Amino acid sequence: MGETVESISKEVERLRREATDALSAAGAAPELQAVQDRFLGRRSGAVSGLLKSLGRLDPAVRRQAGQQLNLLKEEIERGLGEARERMEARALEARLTGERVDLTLPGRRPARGRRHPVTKVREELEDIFLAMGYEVYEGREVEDDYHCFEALNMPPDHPARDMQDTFYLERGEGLALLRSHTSSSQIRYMLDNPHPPLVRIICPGKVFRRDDDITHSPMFQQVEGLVVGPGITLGDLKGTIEAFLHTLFGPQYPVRFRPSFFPYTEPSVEADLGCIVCDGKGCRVCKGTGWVEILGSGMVHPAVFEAVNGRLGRPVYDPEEVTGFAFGVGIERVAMMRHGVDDIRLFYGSDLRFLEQFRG
Ligand code: 2U9
Repeated sequence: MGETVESISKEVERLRREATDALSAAGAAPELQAVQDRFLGRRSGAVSGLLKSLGRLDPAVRRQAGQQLNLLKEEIERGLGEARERMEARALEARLTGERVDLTLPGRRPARGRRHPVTKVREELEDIFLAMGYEVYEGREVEDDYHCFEALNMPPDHPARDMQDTFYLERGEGLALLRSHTSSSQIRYMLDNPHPPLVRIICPGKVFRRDDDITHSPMFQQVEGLVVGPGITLGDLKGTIEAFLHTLFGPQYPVRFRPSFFPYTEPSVEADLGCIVCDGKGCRVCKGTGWVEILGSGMVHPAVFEAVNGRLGRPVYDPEEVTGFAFGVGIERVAMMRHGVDDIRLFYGSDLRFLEQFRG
């Protein structure tokens, strides 16, 4: 084999210079990797190759050559490590000095939700009646035929049921339905609170009907009111409704009452408000009449009290002793008049461009 300790030392020295030059020339991570492969790569690294060939040397030469080569290998590894650390420190320094964080920039405002326009009107209506001493009673949305229709003087096959067709659900032994008006909650209140009247409640909430056009939605919201006690008259109804509408829209608008029909009230009256768009002069909204229909109401039909008494098993609401009035108002209708909205479906389309117009 002709290798001597001297010839190996010369070779080690040559490789050391080459490696030192290559390390100082390397400017980036891929170049350092190339240096590692060139000298220490397992397959074709120059130092690795020499270490592999040691086995062919005389034992005395092998020991000394091995020491020198291992020393060189460690030096190159250390050089590579130090060069990598320097490179990372430089990169960090560049980020710390180059990247500027402007602490004076205004913060990002989190998107804030707001109440739905129909919810706002609903709360406004609740506040008006709370101030008049009413209690708010919500009841339930899933009802049965008795509370929604029968107790309200609408026996099966009553034609008025057509106008309040709703959604039916199978439940156990019978059918459940989604309430078509919150009157069912007023019945429930009387049954669940069979204390001698005075009743003075409003029932706000969602109701459901088989309806869908620009003024009717399959789900809409109502506030209904019920007052029962000795000596309650149509005069009380008129005074209450007038006070309510004047608080809601302003005392400058006239209120008028027209006879109407509902199975659960007798007599029944609808209330109109002088058109708030044209001040009663006549426009598209009031169809030239100067008046817009705003709510329905009436004196509670004695048959309703009888139905409740029948269920209670005693005459708590004796029609000879007590009378009452009731009314119902569609909340979307009020919101539409207020804001000049001409399609009820806009309230439930979840289009933020529409909803974001209602601030506060
Ligand atoms: C009981 C007895 C009677 C509630 C009433 C109306 C008239 C009425 C409509 C207004 C617009 C419904 O939302 S709307 O479509 N409501 O016209 N509601 S009287 O009468 C009752 C309620 C409960 C125990």
